[in-house]
Amino acid sequence: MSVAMDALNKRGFVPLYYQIQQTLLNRITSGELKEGDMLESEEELSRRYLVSRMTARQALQGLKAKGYAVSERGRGTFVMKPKLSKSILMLESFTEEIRKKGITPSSRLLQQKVSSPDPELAERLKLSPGDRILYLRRLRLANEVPLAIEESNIPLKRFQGLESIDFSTCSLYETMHDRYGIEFGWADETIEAMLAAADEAKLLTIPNRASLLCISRTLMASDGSPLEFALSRYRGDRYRASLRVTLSQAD
Ligand code: 16G
Repeated sequence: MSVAMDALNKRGFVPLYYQIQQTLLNRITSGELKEGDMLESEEELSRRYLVSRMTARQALQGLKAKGYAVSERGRGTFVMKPKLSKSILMLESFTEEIRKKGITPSSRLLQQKVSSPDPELAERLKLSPGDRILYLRRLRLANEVPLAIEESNIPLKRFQGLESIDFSTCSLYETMHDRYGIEFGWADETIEAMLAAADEAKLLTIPNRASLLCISRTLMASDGSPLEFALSRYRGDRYRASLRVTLSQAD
């Protein structure tokens, strides 16, 4: 790296720690530093920029506070991308949601099979005895990084032939809408925290028992009939839920 790029303006009003922080941030957002890359230590930064260790520490702390870095004890400080905000009041598909953020979504199909629902699922999806469902389990990725594991249960009586579609490449909601002419209505959801089981942790490339943000969704068509019961388990280190809360209308 050139000396000029590393030089700080020591006479101006912008604090030195902030200048270092912004330099590092630019290197992260430009892609020069990638997620998982090790950042220079306090000591290295203080030598490079000729500042105190305290100033270097403040710069690293600023990056951590913004969600762009994480320290691992005994190993160092690493680049991290800030969590993706999931707007939980929007009824949208994983594909749409990720594309809107300018990222490329993809899926790895873990399981796709036709089966009989258990009584609880049959009730949720308002199924009659003998009705079958399509069970889909997919690893959902954004720019090739695993983000979530999603299990969907879809009534086949409403979607004949759905089982022969390749959901490693197709969007479920796009298929429902474009191919089956479904108009979406609303979804009932619950959100809860969970710990990743060993197989989930492996798929999501996170430590065992790391935290997950879990959303269960019952999706309804505009005529009120159930279309899907799904469980989405998002990586807690990459996802946060966001919503706008308004005052209740007093009548
Ligand atoms: C969203 C839905 C999930 C649905 C998926 C379809 C939530 C909590 N869940 O992730 O239920 O199966 O989208 O995505 O939003 P696709 O159309 O990209 O296959």
